[in-house]
Amino acid sequence: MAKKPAPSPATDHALRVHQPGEGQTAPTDHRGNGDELHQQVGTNVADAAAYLTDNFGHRISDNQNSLRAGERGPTLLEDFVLREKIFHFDHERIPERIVHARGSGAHGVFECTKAIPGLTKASIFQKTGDTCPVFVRFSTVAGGAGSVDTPRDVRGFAVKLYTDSGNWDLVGNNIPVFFIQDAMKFPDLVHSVKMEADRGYPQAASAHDTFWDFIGLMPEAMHMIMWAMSDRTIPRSFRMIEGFGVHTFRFVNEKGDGKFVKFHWKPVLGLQSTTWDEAVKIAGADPDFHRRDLFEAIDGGDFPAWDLGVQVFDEAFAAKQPYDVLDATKLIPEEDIPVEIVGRMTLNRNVDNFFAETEQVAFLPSNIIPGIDFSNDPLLQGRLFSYLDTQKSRLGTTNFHQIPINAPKCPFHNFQRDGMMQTLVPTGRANYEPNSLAEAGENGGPRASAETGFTTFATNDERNDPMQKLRVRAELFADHFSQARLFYLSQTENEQAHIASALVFELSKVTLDHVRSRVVGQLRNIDEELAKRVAAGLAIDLPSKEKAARAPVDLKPSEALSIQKNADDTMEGRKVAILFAEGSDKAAIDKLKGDIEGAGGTAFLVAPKVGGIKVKGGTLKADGQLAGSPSVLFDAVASILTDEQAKALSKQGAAVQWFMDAFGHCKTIAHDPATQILLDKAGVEKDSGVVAIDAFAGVGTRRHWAREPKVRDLA
Ligand code: HDE
Repeated sequence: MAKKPAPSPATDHALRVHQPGEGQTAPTDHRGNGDELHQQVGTNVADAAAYLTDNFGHRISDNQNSLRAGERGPTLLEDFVLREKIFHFDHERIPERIVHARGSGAHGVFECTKAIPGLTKASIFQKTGDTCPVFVRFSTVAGGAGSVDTPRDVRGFAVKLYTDSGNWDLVGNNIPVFFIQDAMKFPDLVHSVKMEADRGYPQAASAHDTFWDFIGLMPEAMHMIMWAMSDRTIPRSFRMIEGFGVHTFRFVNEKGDGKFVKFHWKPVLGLQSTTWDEAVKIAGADPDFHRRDLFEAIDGGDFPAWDLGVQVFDEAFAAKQPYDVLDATKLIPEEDIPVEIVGRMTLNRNVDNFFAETEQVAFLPSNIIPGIDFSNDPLLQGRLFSYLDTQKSRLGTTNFHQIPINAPKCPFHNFQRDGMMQTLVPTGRANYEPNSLAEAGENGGPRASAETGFTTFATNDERNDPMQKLRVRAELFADHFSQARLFYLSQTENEQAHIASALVFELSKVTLDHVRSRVVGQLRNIDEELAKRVAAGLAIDLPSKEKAARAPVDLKPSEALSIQKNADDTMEGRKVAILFAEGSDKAAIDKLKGDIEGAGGTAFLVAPKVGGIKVKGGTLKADGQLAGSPSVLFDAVASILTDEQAKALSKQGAAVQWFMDAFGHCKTIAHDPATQILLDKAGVEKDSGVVAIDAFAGVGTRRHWAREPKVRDLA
């Protein structure tokens, strides 16, 4: 027998640390009431006294040894502690950013130092002294996440301002212009600068063939190249770089007046760069030079700060310049439009967890707030698509906004639901809008606000913008009823009855009275008779007519809109069941089958039993057993029986129901005289669709709608 293994020192240690009663306070038990549980959600922060658990809250007794079959045996599959731990570890990495993969982030605060309500209604610029939290991520562009901090490269300067009117992401660089003018060229630019496709190098360096090949063929890049080859791309510290929004944006004030604006971040410590030789040596001496510099400065209370400046100008100025203000390869000289300082950003807190915050932060140039708007800069317009798209790929879910670093710090409510990694638990039925659930005392959810909601500035370039950006529908879109009426009036009487009955059925399931009435009130705009029929079917008073945005006009009914008027009187593609039983006449069955198949249909033999059944003239196998082949599966039914079998079947529910349903569903029933007893039992009355076997070919599989009022009450 194997000896009981002695605990390893590590196990011993782990046990001792987590054993209450050894001079420690007992850990908080997380399995309290529901409220406590909710508070625990999302907090994987273990204080020293907490028990170690797996991700589902199970306490772990040994975090050092996997579960083995015997002391020296193989590891067991049932070791859920080991499997969860390794499973989670295996998936710790997420795709790195395709550009700007290496970055460093920090928290801070933005303060408005000069209110500019005349220029913008953006909440953060309304009152001097107002503040909001920010998160900034500085980055290099070309290198991978593990590359060095000091290559010659543009630096990303991405700021997320958590304002009280939502997140505003100013995702800029430390250079005021860009390589290309149109988003269409971005993948080419990035491919050319990244490691060459065949050899996988150089890493984090633009000094190679493909980059310069591309640049040589892209004269629009030359301005940026001047900046990129200047000392701007070898900065001394993130704390000593400028930041630029690059694109021209829009300021919009309360009155709706718009001005163009460019954003600048000016470092309080001033600009400083290294020499190239220094940068190269630093890469070897301390690959984390900038990351360390930022972290240590903040850690030591030496908080870096930047002033936010704006260059504001109008169309008249823009029209007079020898360059286009929508062209991201151009800047506006500060001598022409001075930079006015309106705020200060101070970075005062390092991240607690690099992955959770710096790696998972998702910047979106499309995150703007009322008072700020986009321009038609084609580079910016492309970015508005790209960043949202990239986050789905990096963070894996449309719910990336729920990750704490990305979530706004003001409330957010909408009707978006579900999706991978949903962490919110919305309550109630209102997951759509418009709704009138509030009229029934339920929570109807949030509503759009024309006054306070974001509105797009209509014309972003009066010179070249014949199209206004509007959230409107063209006038004729307001006619909601003319074609609904056309459709209804184009149906046969029977089809109209189906529509009325379907509405009665659906609305009878509705428990909210006001919802029912409103729908019937809408029907009055389509056809008064229809509304009356539905109201009568529901036994409610005819409600008042709902207001129509535009009165319907009478259109000429169209035959093409009716199913019944277009039903093809053919057997092709249709399926006919032939019921037979012991003793049935095989010759008659064969003949009928032949007729059906000759006309392009399928004959399906149904009998009480499926194996070989003795019939007159041989043995016959059925394709389906009667109870398992109800008549609803076929377009028409036929039956060839003996008197004796018909009598026996008339006592069987499945057989009676077979005919009852076929009749009720207005199908052709072709039968021999023996079947009459079954038909009588099923309440099948003679009509143009209930015919003798030899008349079947002439009648076929069309439905006999004239029968319908006899079998059910339609609205
Ligand atoms: Fe970016 N850029 N970009 N970019 N960019 C990304 O988004 C893109 C451009 C900038 O710290 C990606 O989340 C396109 C200009 C920064 O997380 C991606 C175009 C400027 C960062 C993307 C541009 C920038 C990014 C990669 C051409 C300066 C890092 C990961 C239309 C104004 C943000 C991600 C951070 C990151 C696309 C051009 C700055 C792929 C398509 C111009 C600072 O979505």
